[in-house]
Amino acid sequence: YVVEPRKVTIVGAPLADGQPLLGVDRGPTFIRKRGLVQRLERDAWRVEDLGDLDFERRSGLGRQEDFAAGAAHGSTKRAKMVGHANRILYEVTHEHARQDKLVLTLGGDHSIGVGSVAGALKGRPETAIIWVDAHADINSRNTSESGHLHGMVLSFLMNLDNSRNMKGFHWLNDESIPVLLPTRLVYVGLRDLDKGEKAFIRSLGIKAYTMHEVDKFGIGKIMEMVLDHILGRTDRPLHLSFDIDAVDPLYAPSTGTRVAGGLSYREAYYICEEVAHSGCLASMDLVEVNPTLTTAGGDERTVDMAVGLISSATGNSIL
Ligand code: B3U
Ligand code: MN
Ligand code: MN
Repeated sequence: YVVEPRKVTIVGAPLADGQPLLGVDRGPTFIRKRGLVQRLERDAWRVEDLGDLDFERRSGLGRQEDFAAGAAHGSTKRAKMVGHANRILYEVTHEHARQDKLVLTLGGDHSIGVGSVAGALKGRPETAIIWVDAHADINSRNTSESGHLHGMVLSFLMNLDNSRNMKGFHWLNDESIPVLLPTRLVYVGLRDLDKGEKAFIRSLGIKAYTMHEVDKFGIGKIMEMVLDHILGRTDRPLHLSFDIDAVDPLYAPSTGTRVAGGLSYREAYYICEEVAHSGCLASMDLVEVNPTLTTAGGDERTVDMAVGLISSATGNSIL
């Protein structure tokens, strides 16, 4: 599978409403400031940067005071806002996927994956997803213990527990948006799952390479198994959804839900290098970069990691 030779569309998705901490909405700004566009151009990409989408921006730092109250659907927080923002993102990502471009979405919290993946699936229905994350993000409104939408992304894409009937998300009930099949998803880096999430993964038979398997097999073998599982001998478009919290907090501390015991610096890069090597990358998210959270030194490390991972996934090789 090949996207139109070396054309990439960058879209900023400055959304913080899928979780309680402000600052993650500034992720795209920080990532651009550390030279993303220049890096891609240096690697011979023709870059079209659409800037940040306009999602009725909230600004400031710290915890969102009115988080629990804001247009919730039952215990799910900010459903209307998150659904609305994702609809906008979906339309844009679909339009560019349809034109055969590589679509790069900069978060924002991971709830933006609803729109970016829905757009990818509509534009390229054969798309398979590699979800790199400490978390499984597959809660439904029934299983979520937090009510945070960044932990529920895959339940919308797979329509688990009728998620698509949630306030704000009705637009997903459109036959031209394929429902994500369990066989088209593979996880890497998991280490913090809720009870209901484990049940979904087991009952749906989703392939999951947790940190346990990364330890057991090594990242080289893991990526062989990942690509074999979702590609086999076929060439289909790949969507890489990379949550920076998959990386060990030693290397990527500026993120909202840090979990110890994550991917090493090289393991994270290796995943991206292998995705590039497959030649099938068609769309990518880089999410949960919140440079406002950490003390001295933290910002740059995490943001530089984000830029570096994107650069590797889009084909910048060491030699
Ligand atoms: N599984 C928990 C925690 C979580 C998910 N994603 C992040 N944290 N970043 C939840 O809230 O659903
Ligand atoms: Mn995530
Ligand atoms: Mn996560």
